[in-house]
Amino acid sequence: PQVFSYKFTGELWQGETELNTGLFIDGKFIDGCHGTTIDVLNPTTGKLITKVAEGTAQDVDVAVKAAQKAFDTTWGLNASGAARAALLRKLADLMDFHKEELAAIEALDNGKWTVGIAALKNTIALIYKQYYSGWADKITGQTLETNESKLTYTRHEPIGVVGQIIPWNFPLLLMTWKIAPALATGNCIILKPSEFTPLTALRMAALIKEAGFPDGVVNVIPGYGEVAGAAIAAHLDIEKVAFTGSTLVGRKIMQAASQSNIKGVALELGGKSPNIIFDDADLDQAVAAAALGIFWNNGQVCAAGSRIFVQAGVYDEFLKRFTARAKSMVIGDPFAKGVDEGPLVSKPHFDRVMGYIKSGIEQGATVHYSGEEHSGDGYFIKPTIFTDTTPDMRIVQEEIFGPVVVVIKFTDEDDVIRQANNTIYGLAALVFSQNTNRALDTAHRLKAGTVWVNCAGQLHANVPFGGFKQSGFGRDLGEYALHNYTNIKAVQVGLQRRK
Ligand code: TXE
Repeated sequence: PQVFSYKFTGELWQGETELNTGLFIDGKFIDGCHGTTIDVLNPTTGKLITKVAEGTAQDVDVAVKAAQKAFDTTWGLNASGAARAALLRKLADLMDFHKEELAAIEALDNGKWTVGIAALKNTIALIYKQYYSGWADKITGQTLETNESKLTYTRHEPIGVVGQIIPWNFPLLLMTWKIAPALATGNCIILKPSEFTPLTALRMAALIKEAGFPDGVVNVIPGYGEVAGAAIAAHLDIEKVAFTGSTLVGRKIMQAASQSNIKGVALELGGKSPNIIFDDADLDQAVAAAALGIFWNNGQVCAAGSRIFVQAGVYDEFLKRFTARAKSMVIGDPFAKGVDEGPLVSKPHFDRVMGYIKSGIEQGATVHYSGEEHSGDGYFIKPTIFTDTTPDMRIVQEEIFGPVVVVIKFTDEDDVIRQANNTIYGLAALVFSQNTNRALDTAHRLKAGTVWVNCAGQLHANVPFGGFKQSGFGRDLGEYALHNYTNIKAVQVGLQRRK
């Protein structure tokens, strides 16, 4: 395997990184069985950054064997909760120490605004330091009352070897969300990062080793979805697969799970989240939150507030202020000072988002602002606002996953809730109103796994995140995420009663 060295010279961060580009299996970086590689491109320039080893079905198999061995010897029921907690804390310390470097690798690979990712560093550290490391020695079952001649209790046991397949929009954050609860509960992991953004996962693999996790507990296999991803979903000795990505691929994963070994599945899929702004909203707050809701990370966010419904009384004023905000956003090199947003992640994704903009125009919507790409070699698109849409348009129904939003005027409250719920998705929703009854009544009537009321995009280690409807099932974060990674065993003991 190769070692990749890079010197960052941007305005926001100068420093160096060195990372191994092999597959991380059984505590070692190795070449893939087939010796093939994946080109990793810089979305800011379109140029090659490096190549990483490509994992195939055979490599997944090797990793599963290593993970099973670790589960049976050094991990699973063989490592105490306190020992697991200590390792998670050590990993958090290392992440904290290398946070700028991790953020910079992420920006290089994904185009993410460096300052934005730096803001996530606290969340990442918290997840390990205070949250999931805190749970690791508190995974307990219940004692159940049945009758006096029986002792009955449950144990929450680790599942064994679990697969985790993650996308490219938040490579580091989502890796953290997935591995932390799985490790806290004692599972061994086969993690496949996206073929578009494998670099932070490889750097993390080295930190996991440095932290002292036993070999085979975490295995990182960069690879293509239809190859390594499909092999994970269909593997007979992987007992659970957790996936974040498109609904299309989520369907394939469920199919593979059902046709192989009935493995458990947790899916966090797409969204088309409504943002409802009532005429009694604090408009400054609503405008700022709406912009954050759709333009943060270039709209490459599963919970992006991509359909903004504004009540007639404040529609014109909202649109004026919101458009001014979109126009003021600075797009460019994510390492340059003063830049709000970098490029989209890849050329195929850029083409996909531009295709949606074209479809909106063809189906008769009005481009209120921009609809354009931004100059440069990379995959830049300017914020885009559509008005005059109809409910059946593709830009109103489908997840675009870019800085593209529709703004829709409404008058009637029941009607807006019906429209808000009128997609196949149910991941998140936003509501802005100063009237508590109205805000909470709306929040309760929306079919979504998260509702942000008078705020946007808040994520917290303690708070579960996941979807209704075709946005998936199972939850990341919070105590709920632990449920993805334990089997419940009931033990019933017959007792001899003393006469
Ligand atoms: O996602 P994919 P893509 C949505 C978003 C985006 C669209 C397409 O709308 O525009 O999906 O993005 C792996 N078996 N989201 O194509 O394909 C793949 O290698 C097993 C929403 O990049 O779902 C990667 O690791 N795995 C979303 C992961 O699945 C397979 C985040 C996600 O890729 C596979 C990303 C297969 N057959 C995209 N095919 C969110 N919920 O945040 C692919 N993969």
